[in-house]
Amino acid sequence: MFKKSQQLYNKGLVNLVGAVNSPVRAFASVGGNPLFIKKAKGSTITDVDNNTYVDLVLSYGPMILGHRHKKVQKAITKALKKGYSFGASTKNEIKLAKIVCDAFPGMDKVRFVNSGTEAVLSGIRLARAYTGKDKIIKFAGCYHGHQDALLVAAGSGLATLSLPGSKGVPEGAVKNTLIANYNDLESVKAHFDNHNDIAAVIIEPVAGNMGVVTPQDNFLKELKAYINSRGALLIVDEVMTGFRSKFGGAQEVLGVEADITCLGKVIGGGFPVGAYGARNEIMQMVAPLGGMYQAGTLSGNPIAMAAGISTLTELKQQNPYQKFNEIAQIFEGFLLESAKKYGVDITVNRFGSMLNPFFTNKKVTNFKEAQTSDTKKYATFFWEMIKNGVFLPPSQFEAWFLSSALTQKDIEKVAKAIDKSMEKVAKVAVES
Ligand code: HOZ
Repeated sequence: MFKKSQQLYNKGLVNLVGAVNSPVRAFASVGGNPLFIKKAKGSTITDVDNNTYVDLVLSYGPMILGHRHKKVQKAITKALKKGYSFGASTKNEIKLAKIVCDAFPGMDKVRFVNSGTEAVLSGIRLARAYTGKDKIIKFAGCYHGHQDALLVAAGSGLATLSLPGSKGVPEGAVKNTLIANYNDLESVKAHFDNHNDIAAVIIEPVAGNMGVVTPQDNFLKELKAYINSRGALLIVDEVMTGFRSKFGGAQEVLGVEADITCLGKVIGGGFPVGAYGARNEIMQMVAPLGGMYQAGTLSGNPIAMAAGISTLTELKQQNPYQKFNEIAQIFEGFLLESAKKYGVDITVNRFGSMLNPFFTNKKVTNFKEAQTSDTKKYATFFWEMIKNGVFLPPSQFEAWFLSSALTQKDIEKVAKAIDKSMEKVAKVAVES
């Protein structure tokens, strides 16, 4: 079933690190070798062995309209005919900036970069420049890209590979990083009691890199009010949730306004784009207006801008958010029902178009609780889903994503796959 993928994997090992360009793709925690992808269309993705799957990875979020949406493809093709990179300004940068700023009330100006990692590292520099303070609080299990200062107690690939941090990060780079617990305001307050030089708190408003973990009650609102009263800024990392939870991101759903918002994924429609933005008085700090330096030759790339504009325009028109909630609820129902049927302990977390099961009987409200999930069961579940035609992230600590291209047939396929996979999880648990 995976013969060609296997061959490519062996070939890839020669000149690529682990035959992949991002560690989560290596299938390290689910076993087996990575699948190599040939193409994707709409709600599905096809590997080099011609196995076609319902895609619930969606490039970890960006393909919210499904793959190769007609209008997006048309916009990209049109842009390609005019040139690929100019190192100079274009009209479309202004157009995308307006769409983004209009969606986030707390954002007067935005700066485009090339990835979520870049967006966050720039957002942090901006918070430090604005407040004149050095320390940053991050939450255990949140992942904000691979910059030195934030590779501590991080989710995503580090959680997948059980790494507490990264080698090669000097002590000095993380000495200003403090760790708090998700959904635990007291753990944030404790840091403020001990430090008077905290510039910002950075958070995924809905965590998606320790699996999906949602903020409880008024956690975000209370967090913002408290840290602002202590002179620190709230950086909301909406790289995953921006335009995905709602057009105005998780901030719109949760009724919170970030001081600095970081974006990525969806805003490039599948091309490499990130962005950070804030109100004028904060963005004033950024060069050329102010003294905080941040730059990028390829930033605002014309193809990425065209893909972003058409994706967001179509998304706004489709307004699929109600549909996303309904499908996520249906998937949750399938998971809970089959788990009950086969006697498997699971907890399902979901928020809008992001969800995933944890193989634990505990509630999952933070990283520690996420880590109670039986990752061996996830591995069994993952491979059975693959065999039954559903492409999931190869890690317990990544979210499943929905696209607006999902059809009734896809939903039925996912339902059958879940039932079979849960049966297999129960069977393997009995055997071992
Ligand atoms: N959770 C990661 C993105 N936020 C997965 C993608 C990757 O690291 O390759």
